[in-house]
Amino acid sequence: MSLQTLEQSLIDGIQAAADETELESMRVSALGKKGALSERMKTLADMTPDERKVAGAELNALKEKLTQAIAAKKAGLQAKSLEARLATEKVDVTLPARPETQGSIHPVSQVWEEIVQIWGDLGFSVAEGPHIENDFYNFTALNMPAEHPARQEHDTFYFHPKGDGTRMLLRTHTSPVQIRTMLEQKPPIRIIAPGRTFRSDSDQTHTPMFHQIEGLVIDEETHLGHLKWALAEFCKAFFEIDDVKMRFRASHFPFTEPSMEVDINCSWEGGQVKIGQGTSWLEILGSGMVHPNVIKAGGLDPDRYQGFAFGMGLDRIAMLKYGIPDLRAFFEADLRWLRHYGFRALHIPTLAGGLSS
Ligand code: 2U9
Repeated sequence: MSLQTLEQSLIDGIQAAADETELESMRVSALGKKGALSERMKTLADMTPDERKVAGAELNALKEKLTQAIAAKKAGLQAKSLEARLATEKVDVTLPARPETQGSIHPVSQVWEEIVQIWGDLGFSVAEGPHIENDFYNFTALNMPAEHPARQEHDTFYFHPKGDGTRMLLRTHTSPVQIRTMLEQKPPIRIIAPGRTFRSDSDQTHTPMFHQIEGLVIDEETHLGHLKWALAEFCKAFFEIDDVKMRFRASHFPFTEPSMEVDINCSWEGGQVKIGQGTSWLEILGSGMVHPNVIKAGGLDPDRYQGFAFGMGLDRIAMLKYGIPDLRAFFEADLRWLRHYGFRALHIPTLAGGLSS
């Protein structure tokens, strides 16, 4: 048999292999110790040195060709069998767990819904926006131009730069939602923006993903008195108490002027925090009158429109209200923890029916 005929028959055999077992026996019969190629190699011994040089090179070239053909066929067969497995072993991850476990509402979802109810009752609607933001909505429009020192405090997660050199980022606060709303809606604006936020920070009191609720009012005659009244109403409703003392401490945020941090009174008697009792203070949120630069960035005339804004950490106030000691447990999906701190699935918090009862 000529070398070409042998090559053709071996290549045909490799191509015809229906599975990896057939391919392996083809490999053995072609390249194995007693295979076709080894048999041909033996004939080299009887050749003159010149003949051997030529025939040896041809046999080596054929060996190389066969090895490559086998490798390519093997990769093709493996891909095919993976496809077949994937088609038959599909798992529907949306199916409920078996045996079915008793689920409960996570404290973050509960508190989120409670806060939406309270502000909804005060005439606020819910606004949402993307988690992946650009530099303008997350920083520049909030009176934090490039190189502003406050940007460093945000421990931002950035994506790889795009072709034009700009980088997208994971929003570090929900504030871009309010900028988007200002650019899309006409005043009066009354919104809250609950949602996930992201900062590269992880310790006992910080997780890389956390939740915020921010609020924004923009109108023609909005003033600090409106802010104080609205936040006092919110605190009483949220902590389910008739009276709460509040302390507004001067603070600084780039996006509000003046800015105030808000404390409420509490007692630590018996090692447990009780809101609305006692003479200690607990910080629960930040607030202020929206900075004129931010009103401008939102496409509005700061000589005509003013407003107030506030922001709070949802996870933190869930811990405060429900006496949950460890923040990190929030994100561990531990069913025992969820059974202890979770809420009944069919109890929707309403002001009329009770927020947490
Ligand atoms: C626009 C204008 C103003 C949002 C505000 C705060 C004060 C604040 C922190 C509280 C706890 C964030 O999670 S936290 O660490 N936030 O103190 N946030 S005023 O002000 C805005 C937002 C958007 C257009």
